[in-house]
Amino acid sequence: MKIGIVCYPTYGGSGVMATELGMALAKKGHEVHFVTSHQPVRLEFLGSNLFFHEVFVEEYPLFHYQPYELALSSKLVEVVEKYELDILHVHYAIPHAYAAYMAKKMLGQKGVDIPIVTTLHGTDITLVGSHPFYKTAVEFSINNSDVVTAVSESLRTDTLRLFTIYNKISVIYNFIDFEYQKNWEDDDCLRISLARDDEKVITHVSNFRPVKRIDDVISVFNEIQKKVKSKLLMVGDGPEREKAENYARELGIKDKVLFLGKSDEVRKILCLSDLFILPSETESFGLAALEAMAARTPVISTNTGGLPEVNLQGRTGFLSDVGDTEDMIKNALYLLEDEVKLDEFKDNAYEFAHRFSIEKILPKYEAVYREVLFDCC
Ligand code: GMT
Repeated sequence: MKIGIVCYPTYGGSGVMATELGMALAKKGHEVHFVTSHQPVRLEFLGSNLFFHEVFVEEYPLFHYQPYELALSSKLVEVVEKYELDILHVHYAIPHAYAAYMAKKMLGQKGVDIPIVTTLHGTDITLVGSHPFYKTAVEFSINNSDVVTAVSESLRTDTLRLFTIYNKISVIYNFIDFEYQKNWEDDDCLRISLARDDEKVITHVSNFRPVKRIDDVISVFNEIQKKVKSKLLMVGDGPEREKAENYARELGIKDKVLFLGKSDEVRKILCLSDLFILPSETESFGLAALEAMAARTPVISTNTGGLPEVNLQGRTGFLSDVGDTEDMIKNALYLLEDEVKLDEFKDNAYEFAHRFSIEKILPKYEAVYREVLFDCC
């Protein structure tokens, strides 16, 4: 199949998922075309069946905001026609599903019928999409996609609760490519440079937005380090980083909290981690938690959104109510102070992560593509 993929090319989980999906589809022999504002960060190879088309937005003094959707829909029309694509798969509804719908309409006038698959990722529904400024357009885009998928049952339920949806929404979970994961095992682990052998390593990875409740990560670690020799690795960047750095300084633990910034080597960091903390306010899936589990790291998370579908209470980690740092501290120490338990949870996390292996998930997307092509065109 010839598949066009639209996503945010930066460090968010939706962009990571879309990129890895595209690369995996290309490896299976499909022709994949990324249509994005920059080359996606995890896009590692471009070959004879994997292409990247950049969407340019011209600066013009009259524009207060650059009309990205317009440029994207025009580019989609161009790429679909030139490469005779069979299908467009857009990740994150805003504004991608809307731009794809416009492209479909423009192509329709030229006699080209292109099906649109929209994958909902989370904040495009829960935080941003349902805002009155965007709701009508997001609802319209979802209802006018040929197929809609959501990355968890929880997100599907949220979508049906927040919008009036006539379309069916299928759940296809996010996935992990264990082959890629293997590249970073053992020798590549960065432990020597980041933590001593007698220190436990606690990790948090996110885009440091308010929804991630970064202060809770620091508060939980502050209590952990009083009882267990440990380091906290903070991976990523975003608006809450400075506040978090100040908080760690105020608590007098700045030498034990390493802010590593955005990294292309998350797996290299995760492979030396003993515990992962994700205290988010809301999380449709929690790809960061799954990546941690795939690197044998148990997860201390909240029980919000899709997290209970990924992190199993008392098996792969523990889940607490949003903001209940006392419970998170208790659960973290329960694991960190008992080497045998910790090892058991590490094994469980790794084993359960295999339920989300790319080998299990990729065929589900291929089936969706085949179904929509058969139905639609
Ligand atoms: O809001 C973010 O954290 C970014 C967003 C994205 O665009 O990647 O993340 C959402 O999609 C991820 C991939 O499907 C999910 O793993 C995240 O849970 C989801 N974030 C939220 O729901 C807050």
